[in-house]
Amino acid sequence: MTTLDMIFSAELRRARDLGQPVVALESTIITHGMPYPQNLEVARQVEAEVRDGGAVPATIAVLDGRLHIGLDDTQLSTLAQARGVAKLSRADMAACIATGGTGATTVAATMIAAHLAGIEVFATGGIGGVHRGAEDSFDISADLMELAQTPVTVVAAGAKAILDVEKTLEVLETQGVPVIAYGQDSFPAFWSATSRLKAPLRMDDADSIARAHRLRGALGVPGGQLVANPIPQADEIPAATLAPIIAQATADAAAHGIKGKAVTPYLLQRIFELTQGTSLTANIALVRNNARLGAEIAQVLGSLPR
Ligand code: PSU
Ligand code: MN
Repeated sequence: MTTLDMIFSAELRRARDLGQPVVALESTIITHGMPYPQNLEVARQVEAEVRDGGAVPATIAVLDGRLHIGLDDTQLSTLAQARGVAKLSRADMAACIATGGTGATTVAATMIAAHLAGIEVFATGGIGGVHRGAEDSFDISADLMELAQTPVTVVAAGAKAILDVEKTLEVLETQGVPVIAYGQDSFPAFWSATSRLKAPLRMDDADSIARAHRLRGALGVPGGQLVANPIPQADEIPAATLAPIIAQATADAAAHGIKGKAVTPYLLQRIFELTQGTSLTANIALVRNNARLGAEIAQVLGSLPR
């Protein structure tokens, strides 16, 4: 029989023994979302935010064929510098484990692993969504369908303007995923705190988000929730500044024939270059902000009866 080994870090084992609140973190943002060494610094800062918020961080990845829940600093540092790491989603996580590979988990794969490990909240930067031109390419992230079936609340800063944000919201609605803007009506646009689109739902406190999470389960509705947490205003980049850069990056991707899994990492890297790195500063601020809210939600969940 083939069994799945989940390797919990020492910090996570202790957290589980003590019943402490835990926040899952993805690893694709480290390997495919930001350049080294900023990626490692950010990974450490995000973990620190979760700890400061009174919860325990669980960064998730597949290392040499084993599913890790929580990475120690050596593993985090090795992963941040590794080359040729696979980008894992629902389709390929099992294959990576079966073949002894190393892979970083996307939002979809992190949700699957978090749920297996009994973790209900996960904080990241942005989710994958419906790409511009999806009517031709059919490029729709598996993250959206994962939100519809795996009961994990995902805190993200909305969806990037590299995506077709309107179509992304439509697919989430079709899939029955609650999209909750935190503390405002507008659906946040990643580097910008607001967009011209209204979020379907709004909540102003972690309490309501945690209770809604549990009540979905009680209703027998599968799936999780998307919490769209706006970037702090001091750190935002106006949408108008970014629009031409995104257009350029998207055109470059098309000109180079970038397809499938390579699209999102290519666009992120290209926008980083075109903004001389300022997109990254905003990206870091919003991920840390999401980690803080994730910790708050995890604390409330920990205080609710199961
Ligand atoms: N959006 C970001 N940064 C990221 C990603 C998305 O702002 O690093 C990563 C996440 O891991 C997400 C994945 O799950 O890209 C989506 O990839 P795709 O579009 O290929 O589904
Ligand atoms: Mn895709």
